[in-house]
Amino acid sequence: MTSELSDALRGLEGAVQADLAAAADAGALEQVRITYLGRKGALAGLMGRLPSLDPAERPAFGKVANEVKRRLEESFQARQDALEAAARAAAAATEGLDVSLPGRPLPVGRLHPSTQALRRICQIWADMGFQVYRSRDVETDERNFGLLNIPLHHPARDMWDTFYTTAEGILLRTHTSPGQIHAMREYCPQPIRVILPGMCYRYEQITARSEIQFHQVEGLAVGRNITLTDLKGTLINFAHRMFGQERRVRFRASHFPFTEPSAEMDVECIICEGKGCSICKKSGWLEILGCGMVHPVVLQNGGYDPAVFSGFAFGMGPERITMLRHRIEDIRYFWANDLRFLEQF
Ligand code: 2NL
Repeated sequence: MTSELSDALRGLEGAVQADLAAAADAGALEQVRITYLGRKGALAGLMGRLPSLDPAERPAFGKVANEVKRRLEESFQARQDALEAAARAAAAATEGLDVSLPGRPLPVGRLHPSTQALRRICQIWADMGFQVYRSRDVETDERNFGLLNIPLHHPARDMWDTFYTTAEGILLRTHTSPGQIHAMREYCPQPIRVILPGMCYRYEQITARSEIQFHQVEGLAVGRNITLTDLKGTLINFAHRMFGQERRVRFRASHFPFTEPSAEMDVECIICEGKGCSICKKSGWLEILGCGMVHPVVLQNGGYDPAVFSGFAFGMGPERITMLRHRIEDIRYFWANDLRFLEQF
């Protein structure tokens, strides 16, 4: 083997070892690899001179060159491992895991304000022995109107107030009352106490005050000897649990086709506590629900003999109650799916 080439190999080995020792990071190390060990590096250059040697010298040179190459690659790998270990140690020292740090808060979902109101209302009634009764949204004209003593000429039955389907006599319920017919017919002649939460639909102009869909919670108690006193006592108890034990309550005479007599219940304004404000329109009172003694015709339609049974019923709108409580000025926010609204509750 020529001494010139073997000197070059030895010189190369020395230079690589020195540069490896001096390489302080991954970038410098990569530079060493490219300069000496890469496809166009110094080692490849020396080995490329093999064909120019005397054929007799080639095997010896090839052998030495390969040994040098292997040693250099080992040295390179060792230096790379050492640098990585040092980097890990440095990171562990400076970026150490502090298990006492509070965790990052995860975004937590929440219930829709209407769902919150529905659950609160149903919980109060459940505590008073009322069973939650769920019923269909798609109803018959008969159960939505006819059996509830709503006559054919009643304005609610107009094409422009009710969503009728293309199927004759099938519509989207305009109130949860048809569910009460289902409940009465299912349980008669046993006494019942049921509470019916659910979505209702009305074909109306959408404005800040009226939506085409909204929730209703209706309740019904049917049994022997149920009187107007039971209605008043039970509803006052509900109002106290819902709006506060100290709050005053009043009843005003009203009219519904399915109750007789009928009334509306007001509570002392929950914003100004009766002093008079813009929410209660200076009256000091907020209308919370409608109620009454179940009309004998409706009892009969439910399967109960009105000579033996009596009952009271009521209906309220959770969106309306939520609007009053939180001073929400536009009912359209409820179904607009705007997180800026929803995340406030
Ligand atoms: C309101 C008024 C009310 C009823 C609903 C009812 C149902 C049957 C029989 C008798 Cl099956 N009554 N429901 C009674 C009075 C009032 O709702 O303003 N709701 C938002």
